[in-house]
Amino acid sequence: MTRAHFSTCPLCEACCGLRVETEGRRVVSIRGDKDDPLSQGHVCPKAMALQDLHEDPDRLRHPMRRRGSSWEPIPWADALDEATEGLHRVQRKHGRDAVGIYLGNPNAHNLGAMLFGPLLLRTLGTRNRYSATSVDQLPHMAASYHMFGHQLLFPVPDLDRCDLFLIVGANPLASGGSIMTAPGMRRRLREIQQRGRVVVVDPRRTETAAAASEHLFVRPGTDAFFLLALVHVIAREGLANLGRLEPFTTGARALFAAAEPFGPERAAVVTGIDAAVIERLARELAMTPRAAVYGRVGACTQRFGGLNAWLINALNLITNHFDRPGGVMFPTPAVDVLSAAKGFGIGRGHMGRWRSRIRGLPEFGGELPAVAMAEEIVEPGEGRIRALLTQAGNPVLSVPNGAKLDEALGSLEFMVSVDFYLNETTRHAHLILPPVSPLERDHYDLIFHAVAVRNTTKFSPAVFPKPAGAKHDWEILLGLIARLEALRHGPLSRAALQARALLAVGPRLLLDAGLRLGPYGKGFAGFKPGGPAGKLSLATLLRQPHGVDLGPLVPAMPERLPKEHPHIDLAPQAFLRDLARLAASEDEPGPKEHGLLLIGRRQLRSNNSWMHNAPRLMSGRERCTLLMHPSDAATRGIHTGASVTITSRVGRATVRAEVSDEVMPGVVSLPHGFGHDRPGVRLRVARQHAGASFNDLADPELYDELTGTAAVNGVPVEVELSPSCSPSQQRSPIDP
Ligand SMILES: Nc1nc2c(c(=O)[nH]1)N[C@H]1C(S)=C(S)[C@@H](COP(=O)(O)OP(=O)(O)OC[C@H]3O[C@@H](n4cnc5c(=O)[nH]c(N)nc54)[C@H](O)[C@@H]3O)O[C@H]1N2
Ligand SMILES: Nc1nc2c(c(=O)[nH]1)N[C@H]1C(S)=C(S)[C@@H](COP(=O)(O)OP(=O)(O)OC[C@H]3O[C@@H](n4cnc5c(=O)[nH]c(N)nc54)[C@H](O)[C@@H]3O)O[C@H]1N2
Ligand code: SF4
Ligand SMILES: [Mo]
Repeated sequence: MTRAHFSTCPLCEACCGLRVETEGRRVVSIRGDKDDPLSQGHVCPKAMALQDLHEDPDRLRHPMRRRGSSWEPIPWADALDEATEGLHRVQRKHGRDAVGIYLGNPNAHNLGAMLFGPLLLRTLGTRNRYSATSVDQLPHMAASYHMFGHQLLFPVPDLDRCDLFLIVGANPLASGGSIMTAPGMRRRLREIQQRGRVVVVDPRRTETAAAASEHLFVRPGTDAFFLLALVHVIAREGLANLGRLEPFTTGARALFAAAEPFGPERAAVVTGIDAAVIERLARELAMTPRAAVYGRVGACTQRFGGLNAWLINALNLITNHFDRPGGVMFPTPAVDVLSAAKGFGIGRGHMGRWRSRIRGLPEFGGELPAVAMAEEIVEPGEGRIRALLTQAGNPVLSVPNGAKLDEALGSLEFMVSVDFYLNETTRHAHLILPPVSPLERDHYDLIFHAVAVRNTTKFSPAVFPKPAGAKHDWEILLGLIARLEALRHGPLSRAALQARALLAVGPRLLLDAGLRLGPYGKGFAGFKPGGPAGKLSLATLLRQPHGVDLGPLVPAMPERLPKEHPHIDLAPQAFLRDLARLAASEDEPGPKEHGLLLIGRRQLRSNNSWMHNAPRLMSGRERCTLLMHPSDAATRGIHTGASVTITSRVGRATVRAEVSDEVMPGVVSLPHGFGHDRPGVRLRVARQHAGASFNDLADPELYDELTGTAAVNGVPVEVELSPSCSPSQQRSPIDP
């Protein structure tokens, strides 16, 4: 008999509602849930691939122990014991920092990992903490920390009421949107265009740019000049208006003074965007009552990511588009993430309290930049990483100089991976601890409700019960914590017993508490938005399987500012200081001298590095190709389909070329997350479409010095026709 379940897709930030039909333990179909108040039936092809993931014979179902290059399944108790003993041994011998940890992106989509991950970090007590954050949204967090006083206060475009939407370095039609949960992006962008305009600034004419009202090619890494010029024009023409926020906003004069030397003519030379166009856009932005500037990965993961994140916020503030309908706003999620984070010891943030051992890169919020990870493993000395725990991450494919990291992982004394694939990273682990499949766990979007374009809330119980003997991520994490505390302080110590008690509590009870204490819950006394206040609990949500609509975003300032930082700072010192570095970049060799600049390319049928084993996503044409402008191709004798070798300072990769004026001259584009042909990887489908890894080319010396974010966009490379042999045979790291 078939049964319908209502669920939520955990793959990207769009958080689409799903209707999953099952028969016994089998998936019959996966479709969009048209009654989901946020996604209204929208899904993309990746949702269907959840079935492939669920049924994937390569997905690990038992803990695995490595013996040399072979693997054997072992019982959970042994696996958890051995994992903790290994980590404990290294910490006892070499100190807490000798165990490193890397947390990957899927953690953000995993309720249990979100709730209990912070406890593991606290238990390990290592300063060698890394995550995908520093190859992603770190600049937004740094800007939020400095400007609003909290690293997690993210302004989100109020998409459905906005009339002018300026997108800088994001491709929501392929990515589904990021720090902007808005399923059904094509419809939402089309509706903006019916009301007004969508303008895209991107070195590539992306899917989003092609559908927009206007697309401006920008030279990779130069956006800060463009954004400063917008501020410059707005200030010069007296168009600035802080509106209602003026009484608690500081630094406007310092911001305008900082932008003064960066006018549109100067920006035009560097960015390639016409000065007149910049002036027109500045006026349009200031004079359109409902407008928003938005930037994402292309604006973040480049050398001036911090400046961009700051300037984007600043532009929304000085044009009176901040915390106002149709501008950027702060969602009011049902679980107040800021209070919840505080409960888990995650505070407002801090920066530069300590630095990485080798290069002295600053920590942010307790994390060190991922560009430092390989050297922290390889370079000898006190504080070196000798053991590593990875949790839902594949840094070999997602962090610059992945080839070096790959080699470094092979030199570790001990490594444990919590992951359900034997992939490029986990192949180095001594133990792999696999959690259940996404369809076998409860789902609640703690993070993404807090960055959604509309306030909604939804709890999705697991579609399938957990198989006998399987474990959730949170059970694995708490199992490790309990054992570590037992080894350190004895099995009856308070810390060990506490961890065991939490195993009995689990995520549901904590979520229920979060909902009851949140702005729509029974026990809530503070700021009340519209919507069904005083009603929400887990029980309410269980009765509403499609989710609950809590209404449009409502103004939240100044109430949402932390009391330790009761104002908005338009001109934080750290950012002002970084402008000297920006100015100096003008004197660097131009594109003519340094060849080509490599940028990334997210694709609809791909999800970072880890859905390439889903047959239904991998069918069709080859996707790990290098896009190149016809003029650059012609001078190199390159044609579509030719095998080309890309060389950067740190590495080399061979793929097929795709010649197209979709990219601007001087720019080439390659998707990341490929390179599945390394020995020992157990991904049979992915291996047939191995491609090459972008991050074998990305250079760990290229990063945003302000925030430590990796600059995986704008990597100088050269491209040449490769001698004809199979692409996979040609990838090899080279010495700088
Ligand atoms: N060149 C370049 N590099 C980039 C980017 C880019 O644009 N260009 N983008 C960056 C960005 S934005 C990000 S977020 C990072 C992503 O970087 P990572 O998070 O390091 O990489 P993913 O590819 O997301 O790998 C996720 C891993 O988690 C496992 N996994 C999936 N679901 C679960 C789960 O529920 N539990 C557990 N335990 N494991 C699970 C998968 O098998 C896989 O091994 O990459 C960054 N790297
Ligand atoms: N299908 C799919 N969806 C995804 C993911 C995925 O891998 N596949 N990953 C998810 C994750 S982890 C994230 S963080 C989000 C990311 O979501 P987005 O940020 O929307 O995704 P990207 O495609 O990386 O968009 C970055 C854009 O910046 C452009 N760009 C590169 N360099 C520059 C530059 O110097 N300046 C400017 N202005 N633009 C530049 C690129 O051409 C690209 O179009 O997507 C999420 N959704
Ligand atoms: S857009 Fe994102 S959340 Fe929606 S179905 Fe696709 S992968 Fe899942
Ligand atoms: Mo990301």
